[in-house]
Order: sequence, then C-alpha cells, then structure tokens
Amino acid sequence: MWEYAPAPESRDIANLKPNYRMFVDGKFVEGTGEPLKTINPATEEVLAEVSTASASDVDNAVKAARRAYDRVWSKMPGSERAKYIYRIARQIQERARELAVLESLDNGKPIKESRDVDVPTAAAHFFYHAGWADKLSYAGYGPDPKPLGVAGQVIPWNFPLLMAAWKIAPALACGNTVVLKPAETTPLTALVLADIIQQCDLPPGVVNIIPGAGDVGATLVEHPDVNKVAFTGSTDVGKIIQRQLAGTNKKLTLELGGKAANIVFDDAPLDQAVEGIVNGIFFNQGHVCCAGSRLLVQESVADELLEKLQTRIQTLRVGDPLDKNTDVGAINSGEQLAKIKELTESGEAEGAQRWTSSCPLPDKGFFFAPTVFSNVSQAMRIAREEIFGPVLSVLTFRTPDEAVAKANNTPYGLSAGVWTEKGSRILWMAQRMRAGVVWSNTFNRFDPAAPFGGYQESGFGREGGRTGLEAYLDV
Ligand code: TXE
Repeated sequence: MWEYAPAPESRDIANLKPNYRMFVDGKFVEGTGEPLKTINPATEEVLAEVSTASASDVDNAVKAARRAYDRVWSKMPGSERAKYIYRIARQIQERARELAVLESLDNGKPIKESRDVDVPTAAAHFFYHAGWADKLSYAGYGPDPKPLGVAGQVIPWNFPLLMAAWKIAPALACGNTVVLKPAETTPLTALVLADIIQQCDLPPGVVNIIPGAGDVGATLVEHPDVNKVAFTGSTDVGKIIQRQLAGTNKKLTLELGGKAANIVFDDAPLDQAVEGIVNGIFFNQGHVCCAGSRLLVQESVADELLEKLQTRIQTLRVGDPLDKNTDVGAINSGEQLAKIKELTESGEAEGAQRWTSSCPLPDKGFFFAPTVFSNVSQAMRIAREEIFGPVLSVLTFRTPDEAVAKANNTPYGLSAGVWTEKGSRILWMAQRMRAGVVWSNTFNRFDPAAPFGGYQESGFGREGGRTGLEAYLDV
C-alpha cells in the first residue's frame, strides 16, 4: 500500500505509522476523501498515507465542533479550560522528540530548528494561552467576553505544528471550538497533536483535525455553521477566501505573504548583523512569511558586508534534515522548488548578479543552495515577489529616508529588521515602516505574548498577545 524506508531509528523516534486517520468528534476515523501520500522532501520517499475529508466529513466535523461548543466548551469556566490547555502544553513537551523528528521528516526543516524552535514555541503558545483562559475579564474587553463559536482554521506547510498551535491555543482559551485543516504536504504533526488532545481527554468535538487539499479548506471556510475563519497561507488564497466570505458575518483573520526588508546602517555591528541576515533568510530554508528576504544595506558598508556575508554563508551545511549539524534542510515540495528556480532565473534574466554557495547538495530530494543576488533594483521580480526560499536580494541606500522608502516599496508589510547602534534611529525607523513587527538588532524572534500580523497584502488581524485574543472573542 505504501513504500517507505527511512532509517529505522528515526521511524522509531517519530513513532511514524504507515497510515494516519483524521480526528473528528474525539475519535480517529477514516475520511471518505481520496487518501493522500505525504512524502519526505529530503528523500522523495513516501512517509505515510493520510485520510482526507470529503465535503460530508467537513460537515460532520463542523457539527461535532458545534455540539461541543453548545453543550460543553462555551459553558465551561475558563479555569477549567485552562487545565486542558496546560495539559496539551505539557504533553507537547513530553513528546518533543517525536514531534521534532516527525516535523523534520515531513517538512524537511533541520532537526535543530524543529527541536529548538518549532516544538518549544508550540508548547509555549499553549502555556501562554492557558494563562489567559481564566483571565479574559481582565483582557480589556469588558467582563466575561463571549467566544465566537466554531472556528474554521486553515494552515500552511512551513511551520505545521507551530501554526496549529498558533491557531488552536487562542481559540480554545477564549471558549471556541475548532475544525483545523493542515496543509496537504505536512499533515503529520497536526495528527500527533490530535493524539495529544485525545490523550488529554478534551471533550469530543472541541478540536477536530481534517487533512486534505485546498478544496477541503474551501469547503470548511464556507460552511454556514463556521463563525470564525483563520487562514495562514498565500496572498492569492487569502484573497479568494476574502471574496468567498464577503456578505457573510464570519469574522476573518488572514496571515499571508511577505517581502521583509532587513536594513543595515553603517554604524551597525556588522558581524552581528551577518548572523541576523543569515538567520533572517536561511532559517527554515526561507519558507517563512516574515523572512528577511530583502537586505537593504547602507552604501558605505555594502561591499564589506557582502563579503562577510558570503564567507559566512559558505559555512552553512545543506542536507539531511535529521542531521543535527544541518543548517539548511530540504525545500518542502517539488512545486516550491520549481517556484524558487523560476524566480531566481528571472533575477539573472533581469540583470541581477547571482552568487551561490558552493556547498554540496544531496543527490536525492528537493534542495536549493543558499543564493544571494546583488545589484538588485526595486523593479525586479526578486525584489518584489515572495520567493519563499533560501534566496536573498541585496539593495543599497544612502539615507534613512531612502531606506524607509525602499522598505515600504512592497505590496506586503509583515515584518522588518533594523541594525544600528542608535536607539533613536530604531524608533524613527519603526514608526515609519509599514510592517506588523519590526525587529532591531535581531531577526525572527517569536514570543506568544507579542502580537504578529501584517499590513496590506500580508493580511489583517493579529495572532498572539492580548491583541490576538480579539480574533476569537466577540469584543
Ligand atoms: O499556499 P496555499 P501554497 C506563499 C509562498 C508560497 C506560496 C504558495 O510564497 O510559495 O504561498 O504556497 C490551503 N480555500 N505562502 O500553494 O495554496 C492549502 O491546502 C481554503 C506563504 O502551499 O495558500 C493549505 O492548507 N484553503 C505562507 C493552505 O491553504 C485553501 C505560507 C496554504 O496553501 C485553498 C504558505 C482555498 N481555496 C505559502 N487553497 C505564509 N503566510 O507563511 C489552498 N488552501
């Protein structure tokens, strides 16, 4: 039925099964959609077969969520909900190794990232929101604010477990129930999370997890009994959903693409900046909506910085995601690899100068060597479009005003970085940039207490922090 042969030890740690069922009304059940095969992008081998939801399965999941909402979850005191959410957080910690290995197998990200970032941050998200569950009266929205009902949530493949945590934790804390659809290329850790939720004895129907492709997502978001839709993914699909929901009274939050500027001034500590630039664009192979994909460097230090950067990038190891020394893992899918190749070819055709790390790449699997483009102009596609891969476009500027103008010259607006020793300049820049988060002298820092979200085509609504609760409460 399936062909699968990873190293036995990784299969054991990941507790990998040959097939996975979907989670509806507290039980694992066979979906009636066409099963999907999820592959290991580092080997192109099939990892597991996964049940998918048909339209009637989506309906059953929403009905289960509605029953759980009406009968149990919305009536339960916040202090009781908090206990369940804490349990989930603890279980994620208990099963951290299994989750990290499975995430790296299914997604292709380096194990040191799934181990040190994805899994602990997912647990932190549940801990943080458990803390809110019994304190919603103090969130500033009046005493005892009401939940919205059933949340339909659709997530992408770049942070499969973490995105599930970002979506589920605040929804549960506020008293909503959930139907979540993971991405078709990375459904496995969400299904382990379903197992955790079952082990934690959450009332049946409070969380339902239904794998499938985009059509399942579309059926879910337009289901008439869904009250709130939360989507993270491409701007194109975000716009489709926005149109689909026009005229309904569903509450919607969208977290979409980005083309962040990482801005380095001439007074910045350059070696530290190099680390931040590398982390900004090569973390998770650049499959990050807030990736620092445009480096804006002040002209007087541009040559020096570029040289330091190339030297550092040469040391990055690309390869087996399960090797703890790997810095850059596999591209999540053949389609994504083709998109990255097409955009980098456009960069060369439009006259940018391409530099590629000479690190060896594995023979099999979807890999792409870290790449830097210099002599990039703002009109080029590589400066405007989200590549979502390990590709950095370098532009220069002379004055802070020019830096702000170039940083804001994008249809997106999710994040930005500023590297300078001058505190006043950090604040000056942060006030002028249209970006949901501005990091200074660091990049890609995530904290459940900090609201995250975008301007313009990066979407709307915030996730995390007190502000993030608004998305799941009738304020
Ligand atoms: O995204 P999709 P894809 C960007 C990134 C990437 C590009 C394409 O630039 O290269 O998008 O990626 C579900 N109704 N981002 O094609 O299609 C789908 O099944 C409801 C940035 O993978 O948006 C999956 O679960 N749902 C982004 C999820 O949407 C639908 C992360 C995302 O898939 C649907 C991912 C529909 N009509 C990609 N069609 C970020 N913000 O981080 C698809 N889906």
